[in-house]
Amino acid sequence: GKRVKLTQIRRPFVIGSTALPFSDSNPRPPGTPDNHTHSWQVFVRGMEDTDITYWLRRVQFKLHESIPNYVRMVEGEPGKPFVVNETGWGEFDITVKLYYINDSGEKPQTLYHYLRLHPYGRTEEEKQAMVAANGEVRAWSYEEQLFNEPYEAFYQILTTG
Ligand code: SLL
Repeated sequence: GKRVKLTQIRRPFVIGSTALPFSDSNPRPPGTPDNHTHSWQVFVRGMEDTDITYWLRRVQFKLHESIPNYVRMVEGEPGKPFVVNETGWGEFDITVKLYYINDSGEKPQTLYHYLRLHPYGRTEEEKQAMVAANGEVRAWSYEEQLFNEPYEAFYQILTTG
């Protein structure tokens, strides 16, 4: 196939995590180790949950090595976010590898997301800005995927998908 010259296609997406301490309203799942303090999830999804599986095929999340099966491959399901749910006690860097659809001819790309369980910031205001009404600590980052001179077949998919 040929590449579409002098053309760049951008697609927004969100990579992030949410964490919630265990409490009466967020009980520990059965079998959770005693030292775990939070439930959390890490995700890759479209803006306002729009579908991104027409360009993103699967996502590999590499969690902390202390976690059973710490390498998690999540296959895309149309209209659904790529998500891993876990429990734990500590914060760490998650390696997030994006695999594009086969027609794209694009190599996988690696990103990093720092899992936050506790609000952080220089000021109380900055900390509070990370906490949602339900007490969830949110670390979300708005990203833009750039496809530079995509192959013609992929260009068609991106612009009609
Ligand atoms: C820290 N450098 O010391 C970090 C490591 C690792 C956290 C944090 C899960 C463990 C499990 C877990 O929370 N690991 O599933 O048993 O803060």
